[in-house]
Amino acid sequence: MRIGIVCYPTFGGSGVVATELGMALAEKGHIVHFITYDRPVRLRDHPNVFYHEVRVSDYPLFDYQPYELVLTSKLVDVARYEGLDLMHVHYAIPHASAAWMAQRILASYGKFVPFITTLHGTDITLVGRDPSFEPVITFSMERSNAVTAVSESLKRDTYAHFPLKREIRVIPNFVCMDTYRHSPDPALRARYAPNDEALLVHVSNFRAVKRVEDVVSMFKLLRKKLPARLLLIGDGPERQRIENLCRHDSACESVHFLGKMTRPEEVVASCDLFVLTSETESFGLAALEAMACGVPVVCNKTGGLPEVVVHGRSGLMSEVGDVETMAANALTILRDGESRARFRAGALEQAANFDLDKVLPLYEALYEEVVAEVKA
Ligand code: GMT
Repeated sequence: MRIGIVCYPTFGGSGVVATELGMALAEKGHIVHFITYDRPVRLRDHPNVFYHEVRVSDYPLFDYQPYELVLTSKLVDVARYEGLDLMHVHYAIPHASAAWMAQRILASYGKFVPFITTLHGTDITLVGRDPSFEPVITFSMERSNAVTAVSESLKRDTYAHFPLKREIRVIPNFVCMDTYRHSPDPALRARYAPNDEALLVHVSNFRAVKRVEDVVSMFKLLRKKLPARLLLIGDGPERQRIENLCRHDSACESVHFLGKMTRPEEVVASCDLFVLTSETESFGLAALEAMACGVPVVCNKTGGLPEVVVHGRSGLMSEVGDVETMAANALTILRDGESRARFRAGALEQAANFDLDKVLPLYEALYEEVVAEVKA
């Protein structure tokens, strides 16, 4: 099949999922065209993968560059000249409406190309709820040839926030278990935990929804009971504020800000516990990737996280903002070798339920269905 994928090329989970999906499809022999404004960070060279850059010219009349229109034109161009069978857009805004416009334009050339919209979370739970987007999102979801959501929780949220009548199919996010390992790097551990302290890690884009300050607060509570160090990976709007807070707190001497990394899992695999304090997460791909490295998770009982993390087996959950319980949960997991080993095994076992081999066929089956429907 010839598939066009549209996504955000940055460090966010939706871009990671879209890119890994495209790479896996290419590996199975499909031809995959990525259409994005920059090269996706996880994109690797492959003979079946092609990258088309969406370039918006800087015309002085435009205070706001019409990105969606340029994306639409690029979709039309790639679909016509590369013979796309299907467009798969990740993140509703503005990709779903661009795909719908492209579909209409392609129809005027006598070519019908179906499109699938995959909802990832903030396109529905945060940005998407802004009334200035609502009619466009509702319309383009209704007109998609299929809509998927990455968790049951996100599916429920979508029906709660949008007057949708159509079916939404849940296809969860995935990890390729073959590429993740529990492989603590002794040099890395010696650098960040020289006295064999427990090593905690958080990975995010440091947006307000992640509540990174709670990571630091729970860590400070835990350190009163257990020698520990904390690695913070990623960057974003909240980083400077959190870093400033830490600079004025001697308890934060064992907190290390590592910034953006292209392969954070290489560091995560050397850690003992992954901490996720988000207000909400439609899925929590970072938590799944940590579990695939054999690293258990403490997180909040919110959004799709209870579908990903099994409380008591692959991690422990608490209520949003309850950093005391989260610190106590961290201590329960880290208190001795037996507990650490049990949760590590639970993390690996749970992550395997989301292995690429289980999830990829769900997308391929959907593609076949959608293409067959339009041919019928
Ligand atoms: O979490 C973010 O800020 C990034 C965002 C994105 O769109 O890239 O992540 C969302 O999609 C991921 C992939 O499906 C999910 O794993 C994240 O849980 C979801 N984020 C939120 O719901 C806050």
